[in-house]
Amino acid sequence: MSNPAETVNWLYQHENIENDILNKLKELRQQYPEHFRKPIHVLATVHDNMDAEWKQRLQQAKEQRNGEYFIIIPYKVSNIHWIGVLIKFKADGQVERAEFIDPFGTSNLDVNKLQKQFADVYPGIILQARNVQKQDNRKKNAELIIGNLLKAIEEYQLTNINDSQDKTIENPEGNNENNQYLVQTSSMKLQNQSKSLIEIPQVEQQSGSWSDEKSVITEESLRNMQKDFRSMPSCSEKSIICLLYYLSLKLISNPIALDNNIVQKEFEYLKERLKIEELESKEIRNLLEEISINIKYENWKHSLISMKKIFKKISPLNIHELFRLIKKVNNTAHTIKNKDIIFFLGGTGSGKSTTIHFLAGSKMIENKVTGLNHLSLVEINNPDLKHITTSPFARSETRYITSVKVNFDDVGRFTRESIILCDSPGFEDTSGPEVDIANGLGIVNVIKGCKSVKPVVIISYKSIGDRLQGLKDLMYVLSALIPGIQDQIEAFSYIFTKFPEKERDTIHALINDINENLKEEEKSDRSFTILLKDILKKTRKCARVLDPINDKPGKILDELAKSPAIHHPEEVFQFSITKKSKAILREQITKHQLNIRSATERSDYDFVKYRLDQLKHLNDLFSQDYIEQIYNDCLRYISRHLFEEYEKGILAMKRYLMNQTSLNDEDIRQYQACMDHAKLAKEVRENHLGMEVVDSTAFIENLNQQLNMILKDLREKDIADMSIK
Ligand SMILES: Nc1nc2c(ncn2[C@@H]2O[C@H](COP(=O)(O)OP(=O)(O)OP(=O)(O)O)[C@@H](O)[C@H]2O)c(=O)[nH]1
Ligand SMILES: [Mg+2]
Repeated sequence: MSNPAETVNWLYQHENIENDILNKLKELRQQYPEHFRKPIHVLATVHDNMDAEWKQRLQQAKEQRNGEYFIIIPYKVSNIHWIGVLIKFKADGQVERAEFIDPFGTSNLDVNKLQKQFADVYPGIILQARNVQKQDNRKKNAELIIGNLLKAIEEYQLTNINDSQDKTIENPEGNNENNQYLVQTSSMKLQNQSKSLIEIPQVEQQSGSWSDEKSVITEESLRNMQKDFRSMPSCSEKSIICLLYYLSLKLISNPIALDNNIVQKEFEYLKERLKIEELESKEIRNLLEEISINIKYENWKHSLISMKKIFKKISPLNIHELFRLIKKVNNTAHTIKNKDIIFFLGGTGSGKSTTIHFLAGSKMIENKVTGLNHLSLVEINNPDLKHITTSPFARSETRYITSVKVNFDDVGRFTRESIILCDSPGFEDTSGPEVDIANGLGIVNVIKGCKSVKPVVIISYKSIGDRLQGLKDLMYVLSALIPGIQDQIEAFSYIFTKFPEKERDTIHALINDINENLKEEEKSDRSFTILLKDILKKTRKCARVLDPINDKPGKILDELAKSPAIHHPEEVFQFSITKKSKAILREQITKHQLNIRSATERSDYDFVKYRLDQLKHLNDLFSQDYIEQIYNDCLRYISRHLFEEYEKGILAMKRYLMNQTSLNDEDIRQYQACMDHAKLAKEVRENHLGMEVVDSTAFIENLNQQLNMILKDLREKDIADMSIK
C-alpha cells in the first residue's frame, strides 16, 4: 500500500482551488491521520466551457488505480461559480459512490449535461447532488466546496461500515449490486440515512424492521441496535440485540467488528439468560444449535437469520422500533398542527414519495436498479425532503408519516403561498407490525391535529392492471380510518403514476370497464364502489397522470391548492390497524406480563421496571382497556410478591426474637436478602407501585419495633423482679 502522505498527487497544473484543497488536506492529515488514510487524488480543474475536459478528467480518475481511493475534481462553472466532484473507487476499480457539491445559491449549472457525460464514462452510475448549505458569495463558495468534500471523505473513512467488501453476500445481479449500492447509499447524507448497506435474504414472509426476516443493514439500523441494547438492563433481549449488532458488523466485514471471541462470549451469555428467564423452547434450542455451528464456521449470514428468528419468538413486536417510529410521527404531528395539509395515500411502491419529491422540485432521471426501473433523485433542494426516500423494491420504503413544506416560488410559481405535503407508508402490513401500528396511531395523531386535510390517492399503472386489487385493499384501510367516507369523498384527488405513454388517455375507459364488470361481492363493498365512482367522475374530463421527469409541478400544486378539503379531521379519522398487527400487539403485551412475573420471582427489578415502563407507555399511547388491565395486574402481582416476602421475613424474625433463640448467619442473610429485594424494587415502587407498597425501610422499622418490644418486655420483667425483692 502506498504511503498516504505521498498519495495526494499534484497530477496537473492546478488553479487556486486545487491548491487550497491540498493545503487543507495536508493540515487535516496532520491533525487526524486516521481520518484520511486512503489515497486522495486531486485532479485539475474542469472548465465548463471546455467541452472535452469533463470526460477527460473522468477517464483520468479511472486510471489512478491503487486499491481504494478518492478522486476530487474541481469544476469551474463560471468565474464566480465552482462546484466540487467526489468519486470513491473500490479496490476492484469500480466506482462505489459519486457526488457533486454545488453550494452556489443561484446556480446555473447544467446538471443534465454533467450527468450525461458522467454516464458515458461510468454507465449505470449516477452522479448525485450532495445537499449543502447554499449561498452566493464566491469566496465562501470555494470554502464550502473544500470543507464539504473533505468532510465527505472523512465521513466515508470513519463510517467504515460503508466500505463493505460484500464478501459474505451472494451477489445475484453481478455489477448491478454495485449500482444499487451506489444509488442507495452514496452521496447526500440526506438520502442515505436509512439506505441499505446490505440486504439480508428473505427467509420467510417479508417484513420491514431490522428485527424481521427480510431486512437491510443500514448505518441507521446499526446505530439503532447499538442504542437499544445499551439502554437496556441485562436480559435475553438485550443480549439478542447485541448479538444482532455484532453479527451485522461481521456480515458487512467491518474492520472495527469485534473478534470472534466476543461474539462467542455474548452467545454463551445469551444461552444462560434464556434459561434464567425460562424462555427456552424446543424451537429456540434448535435455533441456538444452528447458530452455534454457524458462528463456529463464521457463517455470519445464517447466524444472523437464525438470531432474528429467536428475537421474533421472544419479542414479536420490536418495541424500540415501534417507539422510535411513533416518536418520528409525533415530530411530524407537531410541525403540522393546525395546518392545512395534503395527505398522500396509496399502496406500497405506488409512487407517493416520488410524487412528493416531484412536487417539491426535486430532479430525477430514469435508470435501472438491480434490473428494476427507477427514477433516481439527482437533485434535491427542499431540506424537508431529507427523510423522504424512494426505491423500486417491493418492500415498503417509507416507514413513517413525514411532512414537506413547499413554497410555491421555489418551484417556479410567483406567489408567496406554500403548501404542506404529507408522505405516508403504504397501507399494508408488509412493512411489519411496527410500521403498521405506528402508522395507525400516527394518522390519528397527525391528521387530528391539522386544520384540514386533502387526501390524494396515488394509483399506479400496476394497480389498475391487477383489476384495482391494490386500490381495493387501500379502500378497506381507508374505510376503517374514515368511517363516513361517503361524506368526505369530494375531498379526494387522484394521481396516476407509471403509465406508459400510450396508456395515458385510456385511464377513464379502463376504470369504466372495471366498474361495469364488477362481481357481486365487489358491488356490495360500499366504500370501494363509492371510491370507484368518484374516480370515474374525476377522470371523465382528463385523468391527472404524472411524468415526474418532464412535467412541471406548478400546475398540479395549483389544482391541489384549490381543491376541497376535509375540515375538522378530528371528527372524521379514527385509529385503525390491521387484524394481524392487532394480534401481534396483544401477543407482545402478554409476553410483557409473563416477563414481569418471572422477573419479579427472581427479584430482577431492573428488568421489571424496564418492562413496566414500556407497558405504561404503550397504555398511554393506545388507551386500550386490555393493556391497562394487564399493567394493573402486573402491579398487583409485584405488590403481592413484595408483601409476601416482607411477611415471611418479619415472621421468621419475630419467631427468633420472641423465642429468644439464637440467630445464625443464615437467618440473618435471609432477612437481609428480603430487605435487599425491597431495596431493589425502590424505583418500581416510586414509578409504578405507589408509596403505600412495602419498602426496605419497613424491614428496619420492623426490627426496631420488635427489639423495642423485647426491651420493654425485659424492662417490665426487671421491674417485676425488683418488686418481688
Ligand atoms: N416511471 C415512473 N416511475 C415512478 C413514478 N412514481 C414512482 N416511480 C418509481 O416507483 C418506485 C416506487 O416509488 P416510491 O415513490 O418509493 O413509492 P412509494 O409509494 O413512496 O412506496 P412506499 O414508501 O414503499 O409505500 C420507484 O422506483 C420510483 O422511481 C412515476 O410516476 N413514473
Ligand atoms: Mg414512500
